[in-house]
Amino acid sequence: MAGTKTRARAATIPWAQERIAWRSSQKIGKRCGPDAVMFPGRNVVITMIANAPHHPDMSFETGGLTNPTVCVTQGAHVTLEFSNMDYGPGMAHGLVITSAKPPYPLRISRHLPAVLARINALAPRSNARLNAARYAEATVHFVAGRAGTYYYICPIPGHALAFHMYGRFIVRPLRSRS
Ligand SMILES: [Cu+2]
Repeated sequence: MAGTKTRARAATIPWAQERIAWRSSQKIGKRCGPDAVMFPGRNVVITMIANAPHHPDMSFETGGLTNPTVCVTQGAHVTLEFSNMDYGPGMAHGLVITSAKPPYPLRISRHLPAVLARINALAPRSNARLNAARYAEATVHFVAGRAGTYYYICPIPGHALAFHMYGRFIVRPLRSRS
């Protein structure tokens, strides 16, 4: 994870509105199948949201899908923008990309195998009303150097175990023809 930089900021209201509008668009990523989003190219920006409006509780969203399989190409320079749109006490969420397979224990280990990215926890949004709230966001940069199947998981205790708050993250080999 060398070179990973994490930066958190409280998002502005226009920013949040833009993200809400974005949730159903397909401008970022390309759907490949009913439950997968492909981010082709060498430089990709992936926006992941915890609990986007109108999606199930305790889930991740990207490309308008809930907990989709996310695909990138080996060698891709990935900018991962993650924000938490959930609301309520204890509704913090994080995002870790690891090669550890489900099922996950109650407490996610700090020492996971092959971690590509880690955002430990973002606070819930500041207000019950979506348009009046501020949102926590973090951005992580990493290189998807090794092809294989990874998983993005929420490291908050119980979220991956009890609520299946995770999805697959596939780094496709450079020479793959599929
Ligand atoms: Cu969570």
